[in-house]
Amino acid sequence: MFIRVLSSSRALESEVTPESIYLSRRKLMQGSLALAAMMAMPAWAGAGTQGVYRDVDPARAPDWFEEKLAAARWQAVTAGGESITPFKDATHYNNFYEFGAGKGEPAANAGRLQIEPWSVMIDGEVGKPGRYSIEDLVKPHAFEERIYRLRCVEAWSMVIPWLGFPLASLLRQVEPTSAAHYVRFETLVDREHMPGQRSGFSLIDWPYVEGLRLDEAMHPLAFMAVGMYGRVLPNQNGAPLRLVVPWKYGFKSIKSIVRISLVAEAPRTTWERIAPNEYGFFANVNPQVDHPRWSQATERRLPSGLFSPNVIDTRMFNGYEEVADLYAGMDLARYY
Ligand SMILES: Nc1nc2c(c(=O)[nH]1)N[C@H]1C(S)=C(S)[C@@H](COP(=O)(O)O)O[C@H]1N2
Ligand SMILES: [Mo]
Repeated sequence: MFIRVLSSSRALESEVTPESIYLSRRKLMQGSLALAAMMAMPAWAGAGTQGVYRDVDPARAPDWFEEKLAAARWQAVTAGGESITPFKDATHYNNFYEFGAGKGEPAANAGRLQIEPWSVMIDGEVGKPGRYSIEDLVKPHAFEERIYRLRCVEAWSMVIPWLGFPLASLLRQVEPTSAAHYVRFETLVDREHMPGQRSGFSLIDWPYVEGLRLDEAMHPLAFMAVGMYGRVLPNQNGAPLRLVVPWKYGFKSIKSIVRISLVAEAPRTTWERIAPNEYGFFANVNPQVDHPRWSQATERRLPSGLFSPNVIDTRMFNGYEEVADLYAGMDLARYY
């Protein structure tokens, strides 16, 4: 996210998304769009426990992941035939400020993050609070694949095949009480392995915090991802457990979750705290409500070249119109 504390002048598009790193790839893509699409295409036939996507290293995964993968339901939700973003782009153009503010820093720095063992504290207004190991948290849920568009507030987007289970299933597992109205999520704090948390320049007051209204969290599209592209999540994409809320700007999809709290009041979320006039609690993708410093009417679908940008129209709720009922009667320009 690009926060300009001192100036409110309009950002150049190149400032919204630095694209220089795509220049080298651009040539390749121009000549071989079809080939690139093919490489990212799943080889569904014979989708066994490994190597579902041709160009993707299946990687070593923890047992709790491997055990579930065999019975995963592939393509439970698709993105209407839109091309899946190449794995290389989805794993080397990231926002994960814990590892640095540059798009390449998560890929460069996240490798040392220790994700085994991992546990998640579940607390607040729940019948079954406690510290859950990732094994116990995942055990009751069947894996499915959801191919979702991911629309960053910075006006770029990707199409990513996630693996995981509905957030609603996890919430039912821990039994929210009638006093629970919001869900608050927290990312790991680990100054030793997360260099971004050591930086004196970061505006973020760690841990990274996100939240949803309970009815949003219970919507069938809200998803807990533990994998992508048929394999375990790479660390830079939020291993071992992250949220994916496809109708909201990407910053809501909090990574490497260590705490989930059911609460009565709306939590104060990270970007809202930093710049409340730019990043709201709801953050629903909305082409009609511009960011104060740039338009949200269009987006660059990655990979996209600087001189031949792949610009497409942004859709209301990122194309997931079925969530509209959640916001009936709300002024979405006010509750952005
Ligand atoms: N903990 C944490 N979660 C985060 C972020 C972050 O900096 N820290 N960045 C968010 C933003 S702005 C986006 S666009 C998505 C990017 O997810 P991806 O790198 O897997 O594409 O992660 C979101 N989740
Ligand atoms: Mo983002």
